[in-house]
Amino acid sequence: MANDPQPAKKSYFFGKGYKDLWNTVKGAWQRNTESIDKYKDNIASSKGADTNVLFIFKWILNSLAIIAVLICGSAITLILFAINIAILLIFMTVIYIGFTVAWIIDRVYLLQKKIFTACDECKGKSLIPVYICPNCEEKHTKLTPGVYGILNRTCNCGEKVPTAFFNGRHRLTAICPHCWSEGRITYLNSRGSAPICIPVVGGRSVGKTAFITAFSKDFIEKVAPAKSWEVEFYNKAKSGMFEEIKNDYQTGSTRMTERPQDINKPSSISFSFFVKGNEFKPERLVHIYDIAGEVFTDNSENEIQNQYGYCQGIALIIDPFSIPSVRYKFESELTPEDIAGIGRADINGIINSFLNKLKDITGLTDGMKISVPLAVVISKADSAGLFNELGESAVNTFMANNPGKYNNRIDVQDYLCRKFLVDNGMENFLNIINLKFKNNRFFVCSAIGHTRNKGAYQPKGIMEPMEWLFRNADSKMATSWKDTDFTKHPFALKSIEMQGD
Ligand SMILES: Nc1nc2c(ncn2[C@@H]2O[C@H](COP(=O)(O)OP(=O)(O)O)[C@@H](O)[C@H]2O)c(=O)[nH]1
Ligand SMILES: [Mg+2]
Ligand SMILES: [Zn+2]
Ligand SMILES: [Zn+2]
Repeated sequence: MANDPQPAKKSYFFGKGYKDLWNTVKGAWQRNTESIDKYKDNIASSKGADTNVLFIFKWILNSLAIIAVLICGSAITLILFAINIAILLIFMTVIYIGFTVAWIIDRVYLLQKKIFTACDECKGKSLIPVYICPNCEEKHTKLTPGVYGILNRTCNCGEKVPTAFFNGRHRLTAICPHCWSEGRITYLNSRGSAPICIPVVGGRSVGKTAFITAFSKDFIEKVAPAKSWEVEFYNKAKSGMFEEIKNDYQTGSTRMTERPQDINKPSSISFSFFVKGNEFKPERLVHIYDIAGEVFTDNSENEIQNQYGYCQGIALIIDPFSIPSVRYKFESELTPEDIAGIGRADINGIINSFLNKLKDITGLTDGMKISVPLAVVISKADSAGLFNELGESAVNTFMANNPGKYNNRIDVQDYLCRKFLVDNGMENFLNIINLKFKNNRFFVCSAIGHTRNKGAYQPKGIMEPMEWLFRNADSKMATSWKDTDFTKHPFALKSIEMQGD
């Protein structure tokens, strides 16, 4: 607990108290030696000056006095020392218990409410970021209850700063400790929120940015208002991003996800916003991560993608037309723009490189399953009428032909997607997903709803995977976001037979 030297005044009983104790003891001894010296002087001045009898008398008298000082003085010093140290130890113990209790309450609160900070630059996670003194801007690296104070500490500048969550610490300006240790200042505006982190991953041009664009716009402008949730952007940069998102949504385009050449810039970019509502205490901070596909597949990220270690859900987007047999079957029905936009990266290659990344970051071993929910989303289903095979009408047909087999539409869709992949030679991919991800579900979507640049987005099937991920990520989301009927036992899906229906 708080052992690093901090730019603050230590509690009296842990710092100056001991100096004072030492001074008291030293002072008492000094007085004793002074008295002894005085008696010695008496003897010395008597020698030669007084008669022999008087000298012997004074010698005895002063020697007795010296012995008395040695005995009584030591005793008094010892008693003084004992009382002093007892008082110090009592207060020290009381304060120690005090800050330990406060420290535990603070920690338990943070962990129980799932409060932490996720830096949008370096992707580093921290429970207690570096807090900045509002008066002198000094950086407090371990602002927790401790020897510098239980509920507050006094900064070297004299400013009182809170040391615990329940005392308002989260309202101080905070910076990322990881960035700071590398000499950068990244402000964290998390304000004691509970983050919901969802990376959207996949190869190049599979439709990740389109997916995020459709989700963000519809979530912020449709889903949240319908549920009386208030949305606030994390910072100015993110609110600027939303302007771009709205513009792309309006025109039906997608931005090229920047692949920064500057190695100091992050390779994955989060779109981050708070969700506030009566049920969310503390407020939620949604981070949706977009990454340039080629960086993702080549493992050439500038920063370690630590969010894979603490995220609560992952959306893996796959472009069905990157599967050779699908492309072969449907190419004649695709528009030139759609053909130009096909993601070329091999899906098996992508999942393998993703698993290697997860291994590096989370220390996952070969036999281990990943417990983070994975939504596999087949994108661009508007193209070549893929929705006819996987969309609403296909679900209706399936349910009519197989009464009682599944009791909700989303399970049927999951089944149809898996079957589609197996039928198109992707069994290996499906096996890897089932083997590695304990909780996985398949979805189909079209983010733009049509070929790009042909009018505003008309998203289909975007919200279901995100709703599923959010509900898995957050127990309050699970109870207040209920637009889709998901099966209560997602694990049952693993037993879906792939042959014959
Ligand atoms: N028809 C259709 N094309 C899409 C859709 N989403 C993405 N695309 C196409 O795929 C290309 C790449 O999309 P983008 O979101 O930038 O992919 P990213 O590289 O994964 O971020 C776009 O230029 C579009 O041509 C969709 O929902 N429907
Ligand atoms: Mg992109
Ligand atoms: Zn200060
Ligand atoms: Zn950082």
